Amino acid sequence: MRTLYVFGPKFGLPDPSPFCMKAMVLLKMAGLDYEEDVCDPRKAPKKKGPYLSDDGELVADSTFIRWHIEKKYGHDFDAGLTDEQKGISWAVEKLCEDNIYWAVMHERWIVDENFRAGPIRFFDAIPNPMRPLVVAMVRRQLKRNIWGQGFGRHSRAEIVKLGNRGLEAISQVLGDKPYLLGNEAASVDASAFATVAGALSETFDTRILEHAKSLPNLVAYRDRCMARWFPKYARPVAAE
Ligand SMILES: N[C@@H](CCC(=O)N[C@@H](CS)C(=O)NCC(=O)O)C(=O)O
Repeated sequence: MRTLYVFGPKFGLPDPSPFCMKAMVLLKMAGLDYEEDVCDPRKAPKKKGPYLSDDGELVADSTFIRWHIEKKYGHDFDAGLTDEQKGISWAVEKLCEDNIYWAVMHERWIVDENFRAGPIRFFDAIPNPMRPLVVAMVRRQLKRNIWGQGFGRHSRAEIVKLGNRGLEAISQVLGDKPYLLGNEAASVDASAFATVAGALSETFDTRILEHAKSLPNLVAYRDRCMARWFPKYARPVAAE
C-alpha cells in the first residue's frame, strides 16, 4: 500500500506544491497506484512535503521518491536519453526546484495582494484570535528562508527577472517538442510541468504569470501535461 502525503488541490492545481505535483506525476509515469493523504509538515520525516509511505517505508523528498521508485520497481524514467540529455535534465530540474521555485514562492507568499488571494487560505482552520499570529509567524519564517536561499536579498523586480529568465530557459529547451527532451516524457517533465503549471496559476496576479503566458510553447506544454496526468484540471487542448 502506497500513500503519498501532499497538501491537496488548491489554486486550480492538483497541488499547490510543485514538489508534490512532481511526486504525483512520477508515480503516474511509473504506473504505480497510490492514495493521497494530507501532509502535516510538522509530522513529515524532513518536515516538508511530499513524502511517500510505501508498505511502511517512509521516503521523504521528491527526488528521493524518484530514486526509490527507480530502485524498488526498476522503472527508468530516463530510458532512451543520451548522457547529454540526462545532464540537461538534471540541470533543468534543479533550475525549477532551487531557483524558479523561490521566485514563485516570493510572489505568492511575500507580495501582500497575492498572499491574500491564495496562501492565506491555508490558515482558514485556525481560530481567531490565533490566526493572524500564526500567519505572521509563518510568513516571517518564509521570509527568512528566502533570505537564506539568497533571493530575499534582491528587489521584487530582480526576483521576477530571475524567475522569468528561468521560465524562458525551460521554453528554450522545450522548443516545439511535446516534452522537454523529445517525444516521450522523462523525469524532468515531472518537475518542469509542475513548475510551469504553478507559474501559470491564475489565482495570483504575478509578474511571473504575465511572462509565462507570453511563452506559448509553455502554455501548450502545461495543457498537454495536465490533460495527460490530471485530466480533471485540464483546459481543452488545442489540436496539434
Ligand atoms: N526538496 C524537497 C522540497 C519540498 C518542499 O520545499 N516542500 C514545501 C512545500 S512546496 C514544504 O513542505 N514546506 C513546508 C514547510 O517548510 O514547513 C522536495 O523535493 O520534496
